[in-house]
Amino acid sequence: MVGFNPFSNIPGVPTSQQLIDMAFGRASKISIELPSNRDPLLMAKLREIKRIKTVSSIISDRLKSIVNGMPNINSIHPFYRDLFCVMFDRDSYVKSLRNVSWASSMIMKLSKKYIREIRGVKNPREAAKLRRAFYGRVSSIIDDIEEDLKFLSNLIKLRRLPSIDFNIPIIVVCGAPNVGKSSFVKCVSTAEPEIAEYPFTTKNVSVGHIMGPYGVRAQIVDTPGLLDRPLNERNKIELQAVAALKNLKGGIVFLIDPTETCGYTLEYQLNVFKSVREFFADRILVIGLTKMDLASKDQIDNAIKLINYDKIYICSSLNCIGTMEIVEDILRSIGV
Ligand SMILES: Nc1nc2c(ncn2[C@@H]2O[C@H](COP(=O)(O)OP(=O)(O)OP(=O)(O)O)[C@@H](O)[C@H]2O)c(=O)[nH]1
Ligand SMILES: [Mg+2]
Repeated sequence: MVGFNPFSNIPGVPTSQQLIDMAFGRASKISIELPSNRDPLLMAKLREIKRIKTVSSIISDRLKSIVNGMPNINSIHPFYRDLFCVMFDRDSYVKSLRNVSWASSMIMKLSKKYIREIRGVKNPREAAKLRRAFYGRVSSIIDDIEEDLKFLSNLIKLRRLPSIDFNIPIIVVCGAPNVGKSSFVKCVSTAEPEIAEYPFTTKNVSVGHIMGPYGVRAQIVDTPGLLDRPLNERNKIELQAVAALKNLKGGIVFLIDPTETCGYTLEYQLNVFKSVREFFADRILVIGLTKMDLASKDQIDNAIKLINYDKIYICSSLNCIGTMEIVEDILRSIGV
């Protein structure tokens, strides 16, 4: 199921110092295999040319593969674009890629120029001097893109974003902390859910897949730390992270724990519910009254009365009782 996240395979990015050390280190080990009686000037030219070619191709190829391995921010799905923009500055991304690409072609261009000049020198010392001059130019170009490389190296965090296929229905599971969201995902998933990360939450997001006869029928994602408290308590960046969830089209399961063993009162959970209902106003939403194995009849009746909603199921994410019925209801309602 990996591969839907456009950042899942982005390349690791070295620091400018690592890049320099790697290329210059390799070039310093170069030897020219020719009979020792050959012309020393020719030997020197060949050695310096080979060093330049080694440095330029190592650095230029690495930079090119970094640029080519990063997705075009304009063509990725808005869900991933929104998440990217919560975590990073979009203009800096575009600018960094442009600078790195410039550095790559500049180094190739310079290598051709210096190789041409070395071919025309009259003594070995001049050849070495030109090669050193080339190294100096390369170092200063790499210095120029130091910040860009640093910026791009931080993108590695994006590899762990959830992998979502937008051609398949998505069910989002919400509810206060500890109500059983991850357990619910596990209950209804055919295989072990994948564990992913989401910006500004310290908890893992689990992504499950519900298989049908023709492959994946639906995806189910939980949202720990996102839709688990009223939205008016959120700061701007958190709201942006929550807003990205709007791109997950499909149905919503909202879990309420009537036993309050999750650590949140029913009243608090209802406030979260109202907030989520408003946020996903146009979506199919089904409530799962969970922990039925623990709940008393009074707790259940009281919760149903207070919630006052037309689609409430009673379930347990511990025993996986009543969980699939909720999913089936949602899939039916969204026409799958
Ligand atoms: N008795 C009982 N315990 C449950 C039920 N569902 C979940 N739990 C327990 O409640 C605890 C929290 O469950 P999780 O599935 O991690 O809850 P969550 O909503 O994903 O929690 P966060 O990710 O922290 O928001 C775990 O110890 C579960 O075993 C249930 O239906 N009955
Ligand atoms: Mg969880």
